[in-house]
Amino acid sequence: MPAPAFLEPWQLRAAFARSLSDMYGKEVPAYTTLLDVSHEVNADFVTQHGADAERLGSIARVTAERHGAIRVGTPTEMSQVARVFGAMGMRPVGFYDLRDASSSSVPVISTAFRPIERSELARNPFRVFTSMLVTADRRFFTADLERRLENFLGARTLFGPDLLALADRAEAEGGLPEDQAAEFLRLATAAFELSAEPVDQAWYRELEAVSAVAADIGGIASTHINHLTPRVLDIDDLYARMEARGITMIDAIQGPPRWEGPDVLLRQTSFRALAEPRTFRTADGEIISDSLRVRFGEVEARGIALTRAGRAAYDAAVVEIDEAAAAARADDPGFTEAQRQEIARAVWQKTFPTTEAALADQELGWFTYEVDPAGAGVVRQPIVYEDFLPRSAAGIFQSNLTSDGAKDASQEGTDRDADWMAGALGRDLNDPFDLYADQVARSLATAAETLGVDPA
Ligand code: OOG
Ligand code: NI
Repeated sequence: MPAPAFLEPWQLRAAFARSLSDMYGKEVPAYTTLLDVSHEVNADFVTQHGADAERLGSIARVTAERHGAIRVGTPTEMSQVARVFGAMGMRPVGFYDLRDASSSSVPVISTAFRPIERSELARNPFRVFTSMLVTADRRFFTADLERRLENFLGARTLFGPDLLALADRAEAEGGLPEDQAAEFLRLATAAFELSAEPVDQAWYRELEAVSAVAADIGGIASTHINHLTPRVLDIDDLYARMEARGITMIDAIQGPPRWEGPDVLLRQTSFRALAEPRTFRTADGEIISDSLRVRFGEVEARGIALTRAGRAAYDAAVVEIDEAAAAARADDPGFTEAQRQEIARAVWQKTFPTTEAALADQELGWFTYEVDPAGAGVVRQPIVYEDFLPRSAAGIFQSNLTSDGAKDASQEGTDRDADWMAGALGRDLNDPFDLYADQVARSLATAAETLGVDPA
């Protein structure tokens, strides 16, 4: 009898990404349209650009590539999510505080679970932006509301014992036999399905008045995938094609502008998903049907990862664009998004060089170096950005909310940082810059070894 097949973490990750995508396509039909259009855009881009189209990832990787977003309520839930993703070889990377990322602030802190090894990213780069409610933040929640939220969150179970036991086994043993893998994938997918359980109307509305994100996280007894994002090779083309199909996108592409130089970091855009039917339990115990609009569609294009210096230049450019746009808007109430893009492009032209070689020479972007087997010396390859941007993330959250909520600016926020997040996770939190630097160092060491020279 043949030995039963065994699924390694990357195979669990790839299968989970597919299973979640199938589930989400049934729940949110506009997502399927987005996938169709993304495939068209990518196929056309490859036809037009040939081998160059694959400099930042093979077309096989990009076609399967997704990121998801989920939101949980407590450190316990966060540590459980870490176990489920740990089974799939996804590690927590980066700390994002979205409570004061510009004017659009939401009461959450976040990390991203993703593979960290180059070979693992190439096999399947599935990543999940994972946010956690900060109930202790007095700018959003009074002490009384915090206590009731904590009671509500403490009484629910998002991830059952069977799922967690399988996750722990997969992590300890480096995978699962086929039958257990199937069960793990079924339970993990179900944990992120939209629940049909009636929502307590008074509780949901009370939280919504403070923050729509707080209601989405703490107003219901389950969690759900909030969005699933495909990657495209030309996001401007995708934006135009979606609008042509009658799907209204948010008015801007977040992140760097379109310009003539190399694409860096991440550009993202989104559209509001349709209202989804949900049942509510009213204060008199009556069950009524209504709808909620909390989920949406998002798409992204990924560019070259920036070094700390490159990132500082990016952050300064974002501030400069904001200030210039605010001044222009004050002079002209008819100021448009197209005009803002013009300003952004001008700032970009004086901030970043227009060639990859200069980006590498000025140490603004990350690149690996490999010895060319044909003997033509050392070849430089850009490293793709695998992470997120706090400013864009807050913008994506905010642009899809029904209301701004009410924030008490007279109160102090609660300190949360990367160490706090690591404690909540019960795991090391990886620094994205360290991961990119490590990748470069390893490529240099290998190249030096091949050439028989001292890497220094
Ligand atoms: C997460 C928003 C952030 C991104 O791509 O920056 C995000 C959320 O809405 O839960 O997904
Ligand atoms: Ni997203």
